[in-house]
Amino acid sequence: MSFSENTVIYSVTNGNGRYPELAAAWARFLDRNNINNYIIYCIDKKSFDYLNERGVRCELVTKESQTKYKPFKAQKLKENERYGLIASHKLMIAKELLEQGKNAIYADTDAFFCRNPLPHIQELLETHDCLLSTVTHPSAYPRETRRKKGFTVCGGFFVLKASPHGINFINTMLDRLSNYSDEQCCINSYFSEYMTHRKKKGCAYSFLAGDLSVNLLTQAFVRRTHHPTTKNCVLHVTGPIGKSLRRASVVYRKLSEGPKQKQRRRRRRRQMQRQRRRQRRRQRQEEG
Ligand SMILES: [Mn+2]
Repeated sequence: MSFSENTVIYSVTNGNGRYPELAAAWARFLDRNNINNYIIYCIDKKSFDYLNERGVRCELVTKESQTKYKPFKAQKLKENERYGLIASHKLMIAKELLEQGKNAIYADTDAFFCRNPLPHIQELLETHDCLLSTVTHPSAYPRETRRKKGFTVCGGFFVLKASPHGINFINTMLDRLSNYSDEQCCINSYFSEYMTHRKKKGCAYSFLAGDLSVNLLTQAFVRRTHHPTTKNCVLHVTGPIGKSLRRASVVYRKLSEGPKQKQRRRRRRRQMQRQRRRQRRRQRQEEG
């Protein structure tokens, strides 16, 4: 079987607010790259109906499988109503996929695929069990980890190999989840003792966490930012859903434009800059 047949890219959504809309936008990026091995897991009927009606590849997480994992549900999950149970479901579903022998690539619905990540991931999984994205901006949380390591591990994009080590790791995470306010705190506290400090922006390196071989992905590969840039493979935007949706459409448009449109956009931007400069000059002359 080929790597992509053995691998699932997935996200998780609920029907709160504009989450289903964001999930549909997320899927559009994958379609654009002709990636077929993805699925959106819906944790309620509302989000499932929304996506299903629009022909987006999705699956409803059944009540049985939700109750099956009740013991793992984080009792102390932050009472963030919007995000709700997405945090625990991303880990539960990873476990199910790994146990089916599938490598799991998890991405938040605000982590958009500008390019096909599979070739790079396939290469890294030859020597690693776990690939983690990082947060390097000054408000990265948990704060203790950022202070000690210079960055934090992000719960919004990770890859797990269908290896015994990968399965062990996800079981450990699910066992511990109830001790933490969310999955990002849980993951960071687990890796904290194994990671070394890196101040450099790219902060890509490999390390062993017990038996688990881990690679930290570069910010060039998975970028955590509020800039709607198209340079990275995965763009994980920050901020509220409305803003994420706007950034998604800007980036999507940029990715889809031809050379002529690009030229026109650049020309227009330069014109605007000139105009603004002229305005400022005039202002200064009037003042002085
Ligand atoms: Mn996110």
